[in-house]
Amino acid sequence: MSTSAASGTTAPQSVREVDAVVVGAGFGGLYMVHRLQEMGLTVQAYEAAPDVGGTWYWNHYPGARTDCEGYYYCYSFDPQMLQEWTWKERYPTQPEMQSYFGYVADKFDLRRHYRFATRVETAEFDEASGRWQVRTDTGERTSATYLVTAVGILSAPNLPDFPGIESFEGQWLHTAYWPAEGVDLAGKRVGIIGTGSTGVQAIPLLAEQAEHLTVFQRTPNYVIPARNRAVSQQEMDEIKTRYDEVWAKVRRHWFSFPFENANLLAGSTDEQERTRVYEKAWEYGGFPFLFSFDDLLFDTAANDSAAEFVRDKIRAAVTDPAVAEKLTPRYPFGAKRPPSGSGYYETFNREDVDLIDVSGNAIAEITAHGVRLADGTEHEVDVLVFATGFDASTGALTRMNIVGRDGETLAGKWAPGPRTHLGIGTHGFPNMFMITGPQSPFTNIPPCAQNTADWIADAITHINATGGALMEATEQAQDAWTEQITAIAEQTLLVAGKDVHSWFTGTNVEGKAPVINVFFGGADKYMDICEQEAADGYSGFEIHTPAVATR
Ligand code: NA7
Repeated sequence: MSTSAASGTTAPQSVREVDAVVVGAGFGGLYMVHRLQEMGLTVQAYEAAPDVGGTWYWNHYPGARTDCEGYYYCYSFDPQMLQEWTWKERYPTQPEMQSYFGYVADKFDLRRHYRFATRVETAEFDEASGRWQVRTDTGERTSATYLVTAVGILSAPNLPDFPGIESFEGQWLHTAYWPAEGVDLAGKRVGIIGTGSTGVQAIPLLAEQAEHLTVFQRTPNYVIPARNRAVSQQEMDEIKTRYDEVWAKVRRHWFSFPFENANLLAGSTDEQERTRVYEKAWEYGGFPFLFSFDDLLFDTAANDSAAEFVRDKIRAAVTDPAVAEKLTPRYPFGAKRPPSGSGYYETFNREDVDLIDVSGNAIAEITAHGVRLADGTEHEVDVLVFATGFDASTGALTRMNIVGRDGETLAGKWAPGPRTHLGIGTHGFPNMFMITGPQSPFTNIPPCAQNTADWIADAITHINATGGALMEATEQAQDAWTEQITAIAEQTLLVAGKDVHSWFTGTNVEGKAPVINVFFGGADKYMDICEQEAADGYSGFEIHTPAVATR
């Protein structure tokens, strides 16, 4: 079906008319394209990378792998696919993720809808035709009824504006743009700025590869051991027998993991039993530690007990007490997304690794030969790695020039912080739908992205069925959602301590509005709300008829 004919637009020859433009070839984009093609719509999809994979295409840095286990960090929509695909490691590496995306794209013949190595430069809503006019950096122009962005939460790299970077005579790289062929670090003095999830994965491997590693840390993290290992065929066969149960649990979980609630509060558990529970989760590794008790993210005393347990582990792992002290976080556990690591703390026992605390002695400039701190000390390096994270949630959207009704830019509208309804639509931008948009939950991403793409597919079907043309979040709905997500977040410890730089609140990027960017009410509740919204006839959206649409 092509709605372009219905709109009666006559476009210049060079403009391709389609039903939908989809931006991105990660989890959200690929599945959206699959759904739209199944619905018989014409789709033009764009991806800045040369191939599918989204964030997993770009992140080639040493140690890049998921923090979620493979068997639930994947699509669930196709039972055959679940039986065919076998995960090799508990936490798949970047190459394993890349192969998975290639397998999915081949299986559903999705690449034919994409232009790769093509970046959307402008997407402008044309009020006269009620269509999105999209232009790419290759000069391609497409006109579409629907614009679906699936550009990722953590995809727009953040490179702090350190003075002097242009004078650096060595090689510098951001982890998100690590060359696929790797970087030869043998015999090199390497510096790394950043100890978030990326730094935590990269640091042990950089230490092994380089002659010397200097780690510049501003805020320490609570690093949980990942306990990565190979997945045996027997284990995978067993998982394949219970995928229905896995996805049912995922649907009920706050962060879309196939875990049950602990049904236990740290606050009402004695210390001995609490320690036993923490030890067990610590030995198991990964995210379950975060869910050892149901009150860790809500109750300060409960949170303190988990935080103190991890602090003890840091002191036990790091031989030099002064170094251990620098590595020990003081803010609430979870207020920054806790990374999973492999040998992270032990790396700081190496003779060839230095930890430089830049919290009270900031990086003042990059010099020709290294990094100079505010107190004038200089650390010489041959290679400088920026593991400085992302302009998360909004960055990939606001860096694209998206222009809605009345010439309003998305970047301008969201300068004081994003306002959306459900993280899917925003007022003034009709027929633009976002997958993993700002103000949606941050969870185990694939199930949530898949769920939102399904919701969007249903909404498009609804628009067509009602004879409408344009669907647009109402101002009231987006204001109410913004108020709601802020109120919910403030009931948790996830945003505790506003001085903690965190991409949850935009405070990791200098100059960015400090607002809540994430729905922390639980992915399960979020999906309920989205389902209810659809059942209520999309009450937070206005559906314009074609006459109004072309006013
Ligand atoms: P993060 O978690 O945002 O970490 C970025 C790191 O870079 C963090 O340690 C920052 O310190 C540090 N940083 C940023 N700017 C500076 C400056 N100006 N000076 C010193 N240090 C700085 O990004 P990641 O890539 O590690 O992980 C992002 C997500 O990807 C993660 O949440 C997972 O979901 C996967 P700070 O803590 O701000 O003091």
